[in-house]
Amino acid sequence: MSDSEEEEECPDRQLKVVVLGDGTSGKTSLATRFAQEAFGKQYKQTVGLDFFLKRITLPGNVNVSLQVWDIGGQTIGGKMLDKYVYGAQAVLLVYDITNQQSFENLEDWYNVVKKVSEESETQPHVALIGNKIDLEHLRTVKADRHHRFCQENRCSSHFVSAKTGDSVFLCFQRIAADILDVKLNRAEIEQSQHVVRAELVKYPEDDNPQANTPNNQSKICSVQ
Ligand code: G3D
Ligand code: MG
Repeated sequence: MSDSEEEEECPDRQLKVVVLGDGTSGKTSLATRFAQEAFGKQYKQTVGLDFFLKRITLPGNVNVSLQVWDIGGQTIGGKMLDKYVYGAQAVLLVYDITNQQSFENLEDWYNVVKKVSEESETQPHVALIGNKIDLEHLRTVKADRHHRFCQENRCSSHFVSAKTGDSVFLCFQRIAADILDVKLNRAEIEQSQHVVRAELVKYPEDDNPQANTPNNQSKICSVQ
């Protein structure tokens, strides 16, 4: 029997969150903004997989560790995609509100999710994320279409800006609360808006069959 009661009394709930969507829709920026409260100035195409960990506290002192999986340069037909999506409690379908094509392609991204969830018999929370709302003046995807997609596919609806940070924390918070069945009221949402320090977890290269990751990049890691 373990004696270290103090440390292992109340383990965090762990949620695997997979971020999907076209290249340049802002997946890496979103994950980085959420986990590190930072926005990278330089664009670099993600290769392999970045894995972010962030702990948040929901009302009722529910501690949640979010494992945010940024799928990097994986395309819809990518070999590893099914494995990334497998076991996810949440899937974020990210598009760029100024890029019509990134929205159109979500259908295909979503089909991957449906296929995997049929096989695994688990139904992740699916969230539609319209990113880059700081570029509202350049919007080409009408909000109507966004809402229709949510209704038709029973997704939760979010508009964010990874660049300014607008609604980013709120988006993850709402998703985690929904999965864990925690009710958020307005005051609680506002109160928990402030950012907790984040940690970028980098895993050593080992078992990514794609083996296309440069030396110092993080890699796919098996957590379950
Ligand atoms: P990806 O991971 O989906 O491929 P990135 O996308 O996060 O790498 O972002 C792609 C480009 O979009 C980057 O621009 C990034 O700075 C920009 N971007 C991401 N989120 C936002 C946002 O909310 N608002 C604005 N205005 N730009 C955003 P660059 O120019 O560096 O290629
Ligand atoms: Mg990326």
